This record gives sequence, C-alpha cells and structure tokens, in this order.
Amino acid sequence: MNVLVTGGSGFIGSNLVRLILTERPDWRIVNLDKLTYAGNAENLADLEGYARYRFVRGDICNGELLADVFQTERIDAVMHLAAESHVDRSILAPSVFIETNVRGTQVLLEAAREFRVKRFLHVSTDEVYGSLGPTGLFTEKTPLDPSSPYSASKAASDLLALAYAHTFEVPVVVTRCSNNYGPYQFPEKLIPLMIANAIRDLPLPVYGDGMNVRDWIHVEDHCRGLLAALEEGADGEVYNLGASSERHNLEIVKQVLRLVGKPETLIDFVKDRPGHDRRYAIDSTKARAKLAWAPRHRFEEALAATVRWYVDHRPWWERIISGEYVKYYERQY
Ligand code: NAD
Ligand code: TDX
Repeated sequence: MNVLVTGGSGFIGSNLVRLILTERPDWRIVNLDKLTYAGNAENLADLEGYARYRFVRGDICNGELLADVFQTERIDAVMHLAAESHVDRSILAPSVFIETNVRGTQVLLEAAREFRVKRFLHVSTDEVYGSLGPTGLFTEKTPLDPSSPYSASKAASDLLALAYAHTFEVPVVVTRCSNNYGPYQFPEKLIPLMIANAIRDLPLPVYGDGMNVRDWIHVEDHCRGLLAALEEGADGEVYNLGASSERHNLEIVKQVLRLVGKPETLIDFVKDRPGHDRRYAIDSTKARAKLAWAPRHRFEEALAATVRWYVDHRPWWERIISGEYVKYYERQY
C-alpha cells in the first residue's frame, strides 16, 4: 500500500511516519510537506534514502504537484495532517490558516477524488466543538461551534471532507482528537514551551487564571488511533480520539516544574488568550468500540518521559528556537 502523509515533518506527522514504517512493513510512505516554520526535516532526516519512504517538499494548495504525486507514486490512501496548527498564531495572522487548512484541504480532496483513493483520513481536532462548561463531554454528535480562526478553519476543512464523502463518495474518515503531547512537538505549544523555559530558568507564561482544562493524549496513542481509523473506519464516519486525561493548565505547569526540578516562582500569570476556550473533554467510546483502539499511555508517566526527552534532546529544540534548523533544509531541499 502507498500512503500519502501530508504534514509528515511536523509533530504528529513525524511520529506517525515512524509508527507506520515500523508496524506495517509492506507499506510505503510519501511525505508531502511544505516545511513551514513548524515543519522540521530533521525529525525524519535518518529516513532519507530508505526504500519505503520518500519526502516531497511541496504545498497541499498546489493541485498540479498533487496530481503528479498521486499519479507517479500510485497513492492508495491519504492521511491528511498538514495544517497551520497554533491557535495563538491564528489570532495574530488568520489568513494562512484559511489558505492551508480550508483551501489546501479542498485541493487535496479534489486530487483524492480524481485519483480514486481507497481511503482519505482527515485529521481533525476536538477544538471544532468549541468550549465546554464544567461538566459534559464532546461526542461525535456535539454541534460544531469553533471559537478561534484556527478551530474555525479546521471545522471548515472537517465539513468539506464529510461533504466530499456525501456528495462525491470519496471514502473519507474523520478523526477529532484532543490535545497531544510527546517527542518532537514544536516548542510553542503549552507542554514543550513550559519544559524548555523551565530548563533555562525563564518565566512560564500561564494565560488568565490557569484554570482552563485540556484533555491530554500521548502522540503515539493518537497515531495508533489514526492507523486504526484508516484501516477499520467506515466511510463518512467521524471518530473522537482521547485518553480521558483532563488537567488544568496550572496543574500541568506545576508538574513540569517538579519534573525539571525548578521552583514555582517561575510561574508568570499573563494576559489571557482572546476568546480562550475554557474546557475540552472527549468521549471516545465510539472509537474504542468500533476501531478496537484504546490509549496505552498514562498521563503522569508519559509526561515524565516527555520531560526526559526534552532534557535529552536540548540541541533539537535549541536549533528551533534559534532558527538554526531552517538552514538545514535550505541546504537540503
Ligand atoms: P504541526 O504544526 O507540528 O505540523 C504541521 C505540518 O504541516 C508541518 O510539518 C508543516 O510544515 C506542514 N504544513 C503546513 N502547511 C502546509 C502546506 N500548505 N502544505 C504542506 N504542508 C504544510 O502540527 P501537529 O501538531 O503535528 O498537527 C498535525 C495535524 O493534527 C493538524 O491537522 C492539526 O490540526 C491536527 N491536530 C493536532 C492536535 C495537537 O494537539 N497538536 C490535536 C488534534 C488534531
Ligand atoms: O504559553 C502558553 N500559556 C498557556 O497558558 C501557551 C502556549 C498556552 N497556554 C494555554 C492555552 C490553552 O488553554 O495552554 C492550553 C494549551 O495551549 P496550546 O498548547 O496552544 O494548545 P490548544 O490551544 O489547546 O490547541 C492544541 O490542541 C488542539 C493544538 O495546538 C491544536 O493544534 C489542536 O488542534
């Protein structure tokens, strides 16, 4: 099977590519990635020259390039992860989120339709459901009510994917996953940012009162859920993925400080994020029942392992923070 992974040089994508190459020895992967500020070719540099892996630098908005890749690589299935992914950036500069997440997804869906792929997995997020009050969980039937330009663009792409299933019979499956953490996450997201700041004795910026709740899942559990959805999901269906690990942001920040061995005096309460969603929590009963999938990692142990990974891979994130990593693929691609 030839699988096109879009956004394979990002956080979740690079973890997914490695998982598939290990767990599906007869699959071949083509990773199409634009290498934006968030894409880091270093994440998979050791795979270059590997027979079952090919990297193509390119934009999902480029229909001609997509046609060439689908044709020459004989793509059977698509796992679509490429996106602008950071909420704070979508508040500062929304346009690129519409271009990549909405238009790019539509261009990709057209190519998948034209070349009759056997499966199109669209990787969506729980943020499309908006914010919860203190109780309740998102199910697949919860109405979409996105709050930020990021989540609105993801909701648009999620609905476009489902519309292509309904109208054109493209074999689409949509997953909506909660907040991920683990190795190779870009250090602008809560957990890696807090770890990198704690290690360097810099202030840890907590938005608002720090009582916003996110539901955390280890990236490997998410990737196993994506593989299960690709193989076992039914056409036109949506599956929520989550690990039932709700935590307040402040609790996480304090755990990170304990794990790094730094004092809570580093915590810095800063201005809240505009339109900040209060609470996310996922009901993943359907995925567990229909996809024979269940998360394996427990939050506290996996957070400790993640902190160790960032301690051990300091040059990786320091090259990102300094901008040095960009030079790598300017030389290579
Ligand atoms: P990321 O920002 O780390 O990676 C995104 C990747 O997409 C990068 O490699 C980037 O270069 C690439 N990309 C961006 N624009 C592109 C374009 N126009 N053409 C080709 N490639 C492009 O993001 P992530 O955290 O790995 O998220 C991956 C996907 O999973 C996204 O669709 C995101 O919405 C979704 N998701 C993320 C989370 C999370 O907690 N991180 C949770 C649920 C869903
Ligand atoms: O410096 C910070 N301080 C802070 O208090 C940052 C970066 C975040 N926060 C808060 C905001 C959120 O309540 O931490 C929480 C998590 O923030 P992010 O890591 O930015 O994630 P979130 O906004 O929840 O979105 C993430 O989960 C869903 C991903 O970035 C999305 O791509 C995914 O779809």
